Amino acid sequence: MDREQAGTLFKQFLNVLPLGLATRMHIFTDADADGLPAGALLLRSLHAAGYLNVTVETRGKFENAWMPTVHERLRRLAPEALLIVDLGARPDTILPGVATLLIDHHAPFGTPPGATLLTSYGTEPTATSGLLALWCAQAVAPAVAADLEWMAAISLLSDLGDKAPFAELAEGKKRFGATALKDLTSLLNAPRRTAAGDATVAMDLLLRVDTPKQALAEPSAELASLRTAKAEVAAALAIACKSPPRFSSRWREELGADLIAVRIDTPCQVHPLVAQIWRPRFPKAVVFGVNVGFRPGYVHFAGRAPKSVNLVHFLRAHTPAGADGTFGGGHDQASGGALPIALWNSFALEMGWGPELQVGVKA
Ligand SMILES: [Mn+2]
Repeated sequence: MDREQAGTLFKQFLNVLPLGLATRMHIFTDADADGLPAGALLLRSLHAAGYLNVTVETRGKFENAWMPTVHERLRRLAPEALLIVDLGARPDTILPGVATLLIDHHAPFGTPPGATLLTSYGTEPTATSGLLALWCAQAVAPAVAADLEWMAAISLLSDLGDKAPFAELAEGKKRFGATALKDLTSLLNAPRRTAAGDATVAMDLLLRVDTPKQALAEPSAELASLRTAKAEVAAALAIACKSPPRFSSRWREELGADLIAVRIDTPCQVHPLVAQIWRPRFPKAVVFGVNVGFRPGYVHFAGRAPKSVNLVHFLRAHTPAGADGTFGGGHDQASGGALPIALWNSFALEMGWGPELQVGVKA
């Protein structure tokens, strides 16, 4: 998937919408600093291209695009077209009869019947959703896309880091300043990690401003709220980082790596950060942040693996019966899942972790 293919696929999707520019279109996107700029780029370029009935929303805490509660909410908006962005790809229908385009870069489970999947998965280097959205924007509103190219740079910084091998990142840093882009990325990523997990304010900011400098300019209600969110997450992470790592060598032969779990207990989504923080200490092992306090009744975990390990394959091969469709999603070296407590406990035993990873049911 390259720029040209993405643009062509996007235009094809738009061109067959029966109501054309009048189509009521809704964008449902991930709440991180990849999904946010992707959603903002799509909305702003579609508006510029004359599609005036376009709305955008970020997913809430625990939400994905395949939950009945989410479908109900989306249905009330009565969209005639849906863009599902940075939220993975699964074979199940989202809204029956509604033209659907998925824009994504995660390892797909399948494509909903009748939907179009625009994915960079399988292409190296793998473009982020924000970069795919920029390529789509360039195809329908090149002037707006040129002005907002920095949003794709933010998505690259957020998902792939400072060394992401895409010209759009180098270009973005040159035009808009590496520090401003980094600061903004970190602020945009904060709200979805808080206990409330609502990133609406981050999207509002991206819909309002035209440059990173403007986004960081005071006074700003959105910015104040992002700063508060960042402080909440930092405090939760500081506590989580005190938890010790627990080891299992049970799958060493199959995986070529040991499994390390760090158990934490916080309503904040810091388990992926905990895994990332411990990774350099154990570069040859798979490290999981295991959060028993994120969602009542559930254990959420996020793993980071060395290049030699395909964590998606491993987790999909060991998916417990009864797990939901998110288990083993993500990327080959960054995957995880969520399990009800009883299922987690048997999964943790199978992984070879000891009693420290067994979770009691809270009364
Ligand atoms: Mn992403």
